[in-house]
Amino acid sequence: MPTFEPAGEKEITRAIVESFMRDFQKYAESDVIIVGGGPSGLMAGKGLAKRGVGTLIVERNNYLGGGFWIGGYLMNKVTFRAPAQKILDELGVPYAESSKGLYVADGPHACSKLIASACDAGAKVLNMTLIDDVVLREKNRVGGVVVNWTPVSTLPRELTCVDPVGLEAKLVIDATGHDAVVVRLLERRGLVKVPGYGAMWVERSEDLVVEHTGEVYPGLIVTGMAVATAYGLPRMGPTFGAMLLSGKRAAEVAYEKLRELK
Ligand code: 48F
Repeated sequence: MPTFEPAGEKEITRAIVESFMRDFQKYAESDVIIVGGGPSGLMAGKGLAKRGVGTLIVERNNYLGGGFWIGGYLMNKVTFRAPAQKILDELGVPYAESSKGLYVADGPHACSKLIASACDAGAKVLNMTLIDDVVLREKNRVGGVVVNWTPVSTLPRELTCVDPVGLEAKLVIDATGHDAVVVRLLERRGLVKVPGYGAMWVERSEDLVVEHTGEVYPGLIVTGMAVATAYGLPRMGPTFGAMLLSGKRAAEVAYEKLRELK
């Protein structure tokens, strides 16, 4: 039988508070903030962190992964069209070929491997945290995000006079899926027009989403289904290859932009 070290409640509490606060001091300023920890955000986080970029993923839920745990219709199988299976090879996710060039994998396996690989690469995560505004700088360039604890947003207004806090970044990536939350915040301020995503057409959507992944507004890169919403592209349903390749591309674009900013 193991004998545990005699650390008690107060030591455990201090360990959590000290470690969280040390990280939060750093979070106040990152190279890149990724809003949303679904498949595209995680891929972007992995790609940036492995290049040594200070990367923070902000996620409103307790858990990361977004829609990647489950495929269509509450069935936990996720599909990928070639060439996206190469990313599954990199992540070490097993899959089977369902028809020519169409692959199927277990959602929980694929999702947990991707989360682990983003964390292993060095991406930091701030979960249970909701973005509710952007920081704007000279010429209205995006310079960060405004966040609050997610539970604050679920309390009645009269109980929640809780001011949010700002986090600064050289670049922000909107990876919030169909809602395109950051792009919509800019629309609310009259800075962009958002057409919203179109009807389902997977064979068009996947290529277009990857192609349009990039800087949508000064300081803001868009990835994943947020790209479809930002540019009025068709939706794609329960297939994830474009999410992985769009996230990968977002990291490449962000890395190039950071070099230009130096
Ligand atoms: O929705 P989500 O998985 O976005 P994605 O990476 O992938 C889309 C696919 O899952 C699927 C599809 C194509 O395969 O159609 O839908 O584009 O992940 C978005 C993440 O952003 C978080 C949300 O909880 C989810 O984990 N998120 C959304 N709004 C906010 C947010 C917000 N205001 N603040 C923080 N996180």
